[in-house]
Amino acid sequence: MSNRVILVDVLMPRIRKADFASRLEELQSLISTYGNFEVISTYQKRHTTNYRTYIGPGKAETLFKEALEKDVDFIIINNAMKPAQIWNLQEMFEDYKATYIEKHEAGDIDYLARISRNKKIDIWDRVDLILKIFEKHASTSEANLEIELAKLNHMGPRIYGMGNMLSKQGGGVGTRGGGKSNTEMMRLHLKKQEQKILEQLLQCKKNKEVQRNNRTKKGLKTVAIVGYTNAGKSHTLLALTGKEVYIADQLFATLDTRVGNLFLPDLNKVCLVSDTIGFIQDLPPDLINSFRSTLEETIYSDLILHVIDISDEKYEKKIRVVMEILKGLKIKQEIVFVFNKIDNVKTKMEFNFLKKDILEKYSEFNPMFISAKEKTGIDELVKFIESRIE
Ligand SMILES: Nc1nc2c(ncn2[C@@H]2O[C@H](COP(=O)(O)OP(=O)(O)OP(=O)(O)O)[C@@H](O)[C@H]2O)c(=O)[nH]1
Ligand SMILES: [Mg+2]
Repeated sequence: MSNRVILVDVLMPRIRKADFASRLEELQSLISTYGNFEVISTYQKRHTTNYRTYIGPGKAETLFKEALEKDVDFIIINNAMKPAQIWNLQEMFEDYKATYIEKHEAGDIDYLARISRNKKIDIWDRVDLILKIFEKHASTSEANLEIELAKLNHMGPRIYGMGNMLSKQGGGVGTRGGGKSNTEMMRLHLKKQEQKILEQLLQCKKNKEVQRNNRTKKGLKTVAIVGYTNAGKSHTLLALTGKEVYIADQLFATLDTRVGNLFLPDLNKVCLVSDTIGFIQDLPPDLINSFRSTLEETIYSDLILHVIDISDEKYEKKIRVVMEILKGLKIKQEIVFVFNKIDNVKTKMEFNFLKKDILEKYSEFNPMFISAKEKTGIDELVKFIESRIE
């Protein structure tokens, strides 16, 4: 049975009207990437955010009411919230449910039977949703560690909150006063866990450093593929190197770094090409920090291929998102724009129009045009890589 979900997208003042629809589309594709959700209703509205609960109490009550009456399992909010806000909202739901049941107890018995007192609703923000998707796709121990770390950072305070509640419930003599409160114990426990993960990640980092040094010694150059999620990065790696990676019409199909060999005929040598996690708008900085280890292949590469889906109406916005994130990673090496999916542009005329525009606008990034799927434009791309790797 699928999970019933209400989607909420809070629009900040800086968000332009033109982007409203695409925000919802992206949320929908995140939802379907995760799978097993049935969307019951969707709200998108400009709102000022509430310090304690992110969405204001009035709006929250409307959502809770609908959630109870339509037997919803999840409320997913398409914004990055503070962990405490999610916790407070969850608490507010419990209070609302209690009063709601009380209020109706006198009346409609049948109706009440449907709302069990144990009815749970999970409230997720955008970070929770992305992390859940990451969790589904992680295959290496390194990616799993990075997810654990991000989860601790994002969930942590919600878990303290639980400790707090346990302390309150404990109440009686002996549970208070002596020793540490549950909250503090929880906090210490999490701190220790975080330390352990960081140590393991450090080990991964060291191993990679050794690998990198070996490569440099052998004179092996590396090319890193980056881009918005679903742009066709893994397909591009496949077209260049024959390296098979998990490819799907889903967001975040690739989570780890995958590396393939590319033979450069003119130079008669091999270089390495790496594929990595896709970027997305509003990717919270904490999440990027947690994924630094995965992104190192990109950070230390000799050349960067920024793959862009030319058939995506929003490609310019997505270019900006990716460039912003690269800036945050302090990337200094040359970046080439590789416009992919040219086979997917409707007409030849439209393609020529786009190409002319792109060549003018992005000339400093040496735009290339390929179809990774149909393997067109790959030879030119290889030639270009050769000219830079030399
Ligand atoms: N028409 C067309 N579709 C493509 C092309 N390249 C990739 N695709 C499709 O785009 C979708 C995403 O491709 P991937 O290679 O998995 O994209 P990605 O950038 O690695 O995606 P993530 O790892 O999820 O971030 C798949 O459905 C591909 O079939 C192309 O050249 N033409
Ligand atoms: Mg991929």
